[in-house]
Amino acid sequence: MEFGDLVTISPLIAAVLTAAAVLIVDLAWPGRDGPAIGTALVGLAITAFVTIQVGVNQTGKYFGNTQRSVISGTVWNDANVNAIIDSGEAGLSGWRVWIDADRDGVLDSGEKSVLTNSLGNWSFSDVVAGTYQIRVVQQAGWARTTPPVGYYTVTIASGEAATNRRFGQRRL
Ligand SMILES: [Ca+2]
Ligand SMILES: [Ca+2]
Repeated sequence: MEFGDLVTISPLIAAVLTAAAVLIVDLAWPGRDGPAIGTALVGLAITAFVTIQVGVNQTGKYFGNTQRSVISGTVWNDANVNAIIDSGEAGLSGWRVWIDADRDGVLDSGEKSVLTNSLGNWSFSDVVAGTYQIRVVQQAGWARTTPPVGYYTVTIASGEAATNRRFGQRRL
């Protein structure tokens, strides 16, 4: 299998899930209450036929009664370039923030993304416990002021909220 391949697997070959894989289509999960599409499958006991996409993130392991977690933050105009949200510095709407599942710095097909709202706020409200790399799509005419490395690495437990991940931008 190669990156991006869609593959239907059965319990008989569940060992394949030691490789990175993410659920794309829930074909026959018992009771249809299996993990959500997009769930990383590594560590999951497979009990039915499912379709997976190969090569997508190994984090965010799913377990039966896992509660969803929240990761949120802001993209804002850091006008004075000090990496702090100061009085009078406004949020930036319409910026795309994404979970870089394969950590390659590229927004790939199948990676979850959201747009900031009118206040510059963004939120992923349906993630499972795991470690995630959060990035923002850089727009023309702007440069990042924070975070210094360009992304946040967030490790989150079941049902937790990781907030205030702030992406600072300045006009060029
Ligand atoms: Ca500032
Ligand atoms: Ca990526």
